[in-house]
Amino acid sequence: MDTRPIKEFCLSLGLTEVGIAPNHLPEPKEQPDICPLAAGKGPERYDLTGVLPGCRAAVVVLFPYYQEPVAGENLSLYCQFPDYHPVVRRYLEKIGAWMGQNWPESRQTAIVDTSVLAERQLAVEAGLGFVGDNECLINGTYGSYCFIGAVLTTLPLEPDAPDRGECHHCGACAQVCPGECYRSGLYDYRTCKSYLTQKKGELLPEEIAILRKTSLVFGCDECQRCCPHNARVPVTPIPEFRHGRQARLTAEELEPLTNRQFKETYGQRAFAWRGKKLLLRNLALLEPDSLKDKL
Ligand code: B12
Ligand code: SF4
Ligand code: SF4
Repeated sequence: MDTRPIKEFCLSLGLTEVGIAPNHLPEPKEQPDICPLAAGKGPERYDLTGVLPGCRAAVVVLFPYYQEPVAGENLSLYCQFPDYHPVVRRYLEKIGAWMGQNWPESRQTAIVDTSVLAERQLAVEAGLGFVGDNECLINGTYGSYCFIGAVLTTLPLEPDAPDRGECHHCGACAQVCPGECYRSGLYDYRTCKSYLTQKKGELLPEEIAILRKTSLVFGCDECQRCCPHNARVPVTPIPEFRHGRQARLTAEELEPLTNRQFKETYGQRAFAWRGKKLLLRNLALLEPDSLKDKL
């Protein structure tokens, strides 16, 4: 089935990085060690029909989000603008609705981040990039600063050729990583600063030491900042990511808020999903002076 009309519709929404993936993804020879924050833990990560019964393919879309760094930022770039989940979902739902209008017998469902699927792998199979040694999906134009979304469909769309490109294997990501996540040659989420800033509860002294190696209080960008594939990437063309930027979070603004006020103020921010207590914990560990009289 000709996929050009779908790609043209995506282009009319300002989405240039669009590809088609098949309904099954190749499974790795060995099951990877999977982070507890991932919804998919086993073979369901590679089977799109488990998410949409009768699924024949997926329209996979990248949402670039790069912006120039700003002085004093303490939030990871991916959570500095309004939460990407609803933004991406709105685009995907528009695409799904358009497909439903044009092929009324078809069914569609949108996924972004929270699905059981291996979304990076989905983007590789749709020809949108390759996975670098830093584990990130790297696109030829936008580097790794892209979110991945997809519309699963029952339409028999012809898959695009997978991207079999490779990163430069320059070793920069392993060198700068505060958690030394790549020391065994394979990424280990347990010491990843991004994971630790999202892990609830009391952290171990060695985990606190990792957090303190760099200044971000939520997420981590070290293995992307250093990557040569990100050296000259364009600023995001997605208008929703260019407004309402908040690059810094302070204990002063968080501390007085009730949980309800916190939800009202930050509910639309990707850094808020683990709650206020966790953010204050991270701020207390990384910027203790700002909390001196408050905790
Ligand atoms: C859990 C999770 C995390 C965890 C664990 C990350 C991890 N690397 O495992 C934590 C909280 C640490 C995290 C951090 C980040 N995350 Co995250 N995360 C997820 C989530 C929900 C699941 C990922 C997962 O299953 N991990 C387990 C590992 C084993 O699987 P994987 O990441 O898919 O990678 C495997 C495949 O790509 C496969 N593979 C690669 N090439 C090939 C080739 C073949 C042939 C085969 C068979 C397999 C294969 O091998 C990899 C390792 O096994 C996904 C959304 C989703 N549903 O996929 C988002 C997702 C991966 N995260 C995303 C983002 C943006 C980030 C951060 C950049 C945020 C930040 N700035 O802090 C960092 C990056 C850290 C890093 N270096 O990976 C984006 C990735 C965008 C991109 N361009 O890569 C995703 C896709 C969300 C989205 N929809 O946009 N994340
Ligand atoms: S920093 Fe170097 S080794 Fe790491 S992903 Fe980028 S090109 Fe590959
Ligand atoms: S996100 Fe940070 S801690 Fe995690 S692998 Fe990348 S550089 Fe290492």
